[in-house]
Amino acid sequence: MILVRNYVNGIFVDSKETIEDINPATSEVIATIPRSNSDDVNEAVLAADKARDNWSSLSLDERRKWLEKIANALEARSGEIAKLESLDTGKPIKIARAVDASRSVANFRFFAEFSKDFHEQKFLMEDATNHVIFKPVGIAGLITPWNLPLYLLSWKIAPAIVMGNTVVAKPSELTPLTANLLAEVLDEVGLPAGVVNIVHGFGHETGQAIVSHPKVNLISFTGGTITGKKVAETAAPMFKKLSLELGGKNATIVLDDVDLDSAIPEIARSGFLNQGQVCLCGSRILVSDKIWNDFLEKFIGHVSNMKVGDPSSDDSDLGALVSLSHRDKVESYIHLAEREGGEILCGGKRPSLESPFDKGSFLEPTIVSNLDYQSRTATEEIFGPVVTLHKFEKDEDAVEMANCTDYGLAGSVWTSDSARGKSLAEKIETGMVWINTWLHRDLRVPFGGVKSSGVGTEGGRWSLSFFSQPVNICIKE
Ligand code: TXE
Repeated sequence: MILVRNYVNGIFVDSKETIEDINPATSEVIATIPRSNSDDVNEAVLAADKARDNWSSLSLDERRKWLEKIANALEARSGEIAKLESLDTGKPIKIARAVDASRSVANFRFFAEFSKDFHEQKFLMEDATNHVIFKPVGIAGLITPWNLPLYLLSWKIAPAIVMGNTVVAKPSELTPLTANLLAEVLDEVGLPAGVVNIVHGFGHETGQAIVSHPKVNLISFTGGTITGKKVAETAAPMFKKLSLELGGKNATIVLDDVDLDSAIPEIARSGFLNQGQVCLCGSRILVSDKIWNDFLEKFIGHVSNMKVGDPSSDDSDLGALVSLSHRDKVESYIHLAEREGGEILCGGKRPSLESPFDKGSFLEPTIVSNLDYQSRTATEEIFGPVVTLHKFEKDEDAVEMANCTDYGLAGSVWTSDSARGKSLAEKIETGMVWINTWLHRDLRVPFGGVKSSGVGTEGGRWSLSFFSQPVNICIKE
């Protein structure tokens, strides 16, 4: 049993009340975490406030060195990160290793290196020079979800602190373990007290207390669209700097000239990675009518061979969903799909697993066909191992179908003609589109959605800009 505590002002502190943390693969309690209230959040904000002046007066180079130290210390614990992440989220250990552990280290290393070139800009006039300098914004409130816990937390903490801000972070109450490991790492490397404070607890209590705290100047939130709206309702009237990375219902467009044998494993990966619990997952697969039958046969063949089971086994392709209640939500969409006339081509059921996994929140990878592309199942975010298949005739039809949801995060196009793919990609209303690949990330490029998928852009210089305040100083010669 792990005892998670808050990390405030460089000290691990207990809270009056606690919340149980559950292993979703077995339903066993694995840890207790603080149920932080507004007083606990206030302590964290005071610590961040006290640390601000010293931290922001360090040079960028000095702060970059801290990021490198954190990256090295995290890397030394990569194996442990993967194990904890798999235990806490239910995801397969091989995904936790390849995606979560490695990217969390990479985030610190990337921003340490990339921020080197983010310095003052000069704009000359005939009789004056403008100096644009980048100041820290102040105290950053960072709120993160359960699907990629340390991956997303480090994606926010690294640019926030390198730009001179101090942080109050709240990880998801469902997956607190790697945030706790990060706190241990920050303590071990001796990051100055108060620069990063981590408080655990429920969203409507701890999260809300961070968002509404008058001393928190900036909010970066990743989570569901409904929660994002609540965060915006509180933060916007207080004129806080705000970034919201929200949900998605991303289209995977398969054109008639695709090389199916190489595309199918990647299309399946995009539908089912992390049990479909990635905001970028391609959960609506739009397939040209010319290759429909061939696609169906090969895709169903591939997906029905995916192995669901013990997350700690290297053989498992899918583990457990994050919680029993989340599985209920996903299953309710499978029932909805049936009511909407959908045909379940594969999956749709709980797998029969031996003890202790018979108590876990597992679900088979599920393919649904025959649904109207505008149906609820095909347009609402399910966030689980469920994809819907839709047939289209012309490329323009695929674009119309891709754009018919409220979301606008990502998409992918599969074709042997990349020029045709690019011209189609330009018409898709999302923040990013991959062609013949998926989740192929270069950390320098913009990351963010349009429509209900969010406000603001992260990644590379967009993250550094968000976590800083540009100030122009105009000097007349
Ligand atoms: O996430 P929440 P939930 C989607 C997915 C999922 C749905 C709901 O469709 O089914 O969202 O998931 C904190 N003020 N995504 O309810 O509530 C919360 O404690 C401040 C997509 O589990 O959005 C957690 O730390 N904070 C997504 C974080 O917000 C609040 C990833 C996210 O939780 C709060 C996860 C409040 N009032 C779910 N209420 C993605 N874009 O990747 C909650 N929180």
